[in-house]
Amino acid sequence: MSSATKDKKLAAQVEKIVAVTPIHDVHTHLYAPAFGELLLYGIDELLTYHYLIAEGFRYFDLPYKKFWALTKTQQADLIWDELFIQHSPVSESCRGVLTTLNALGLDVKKRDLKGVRKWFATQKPDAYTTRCMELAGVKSICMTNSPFDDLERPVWEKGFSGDSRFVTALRIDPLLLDWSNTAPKLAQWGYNVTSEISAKTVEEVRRFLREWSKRMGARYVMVSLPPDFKYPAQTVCNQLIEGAVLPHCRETGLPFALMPGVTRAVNPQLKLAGDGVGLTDLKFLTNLCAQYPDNKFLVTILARENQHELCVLARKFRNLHVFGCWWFNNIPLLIEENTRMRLELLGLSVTPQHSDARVLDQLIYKWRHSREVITNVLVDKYADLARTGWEPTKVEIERDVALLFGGAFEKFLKG
Ligand code: HDL
Ligand code: ZN
Repeated sequence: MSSATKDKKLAAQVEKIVAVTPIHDVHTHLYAPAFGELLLYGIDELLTYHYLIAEGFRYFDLPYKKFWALTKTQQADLIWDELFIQHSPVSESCRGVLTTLNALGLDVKKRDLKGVRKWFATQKPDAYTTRCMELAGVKSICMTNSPFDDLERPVWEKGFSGDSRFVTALRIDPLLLDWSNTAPKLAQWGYNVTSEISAKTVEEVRRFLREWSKRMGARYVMVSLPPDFKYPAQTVCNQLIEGAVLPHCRETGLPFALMPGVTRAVNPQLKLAGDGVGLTDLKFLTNLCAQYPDNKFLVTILARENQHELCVLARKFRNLHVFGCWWFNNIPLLIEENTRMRLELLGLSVTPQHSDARVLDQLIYKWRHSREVITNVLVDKYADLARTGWEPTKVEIERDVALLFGGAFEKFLKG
């Protein structure tokens, strides 16, 4: 058989395996149907995803306030007209909406938003959740769960019948990044804390972390960090990390997930769409990984320019696991660049992608688009191996892809 034919056969095999290997989506903003209105889905949610709002405002000349005063349907109409009808929907977020509609069997050629809306009105949350997960090839969804979310907290306090497809992560940004406003809330919830970080306060923050990790069954503890985050440094954030979060994670075996590089509200008038990106000095991560070898750190980073150094750090510290092409990295160009770099520097000890989906139906496009890119990279990597005479077997490729699609992450959680 010629090498060209062999390559074609191998490529087809890799493509098939990637297509059918189910995915653990390790970071999303989705909710199980039991969370009611917190679970977002349907065309108006897809069109008013904050990525599209940011892109829409590049054309809108209406004042921000006027846009926010519109109903969600009116906002969606505006975005549809501007980003799909007046301009071809070539951006990743626009194309994603069409990928999803097409996968659901809707004919986007008609450009019939009214008809699409009518179809979505017939979808029921539970059955539709199953349908979206099947079309996306996703077998489990990790939520972002926050005791500080006034809509979410009551659901946990009341209790609900769990859905094994949805797992949890304890998100603690307000605790670490906004202590002055968070301390009074903890006190109100019965934690004996004060604004100054005394030994008692640290002990009570640990109790808060312990109780909420247990209540939620959290698989990791997560925080996003500004680009100028430093460790060590004499800050409240670092006192809470050192005194409460890291000991809690060691005691429970939970990884601490860090997402550095986000500058919140660079344009506050865009609300959720107003956050930006900044270059992070990763010295902090070297210090944390070196100083706390018994803690596990999950990291995804926002600046493209930080990605290579993060990979090199992961080569130095086995308690560091790199995951995802986060937010502004979640475009084919950077998914390809990141995945190639990671496989070439870290082999299979990495989790190339998470969806970060906020709207259930996004799972379909986020994973179809990512699978396409990851397939292309893997085809190249296995072809490189084949050229050395090392012919990867079907079982080996299936094992490898399962690792990349959540298996390595699971091993890291249990490690
Ligand atoms: O902080 C985060 O988890 C980010 O993912 C933000 O939620 C951001 O708004 C987002 O959705 N990015 O994809
Ligand atoms: Zn996120």
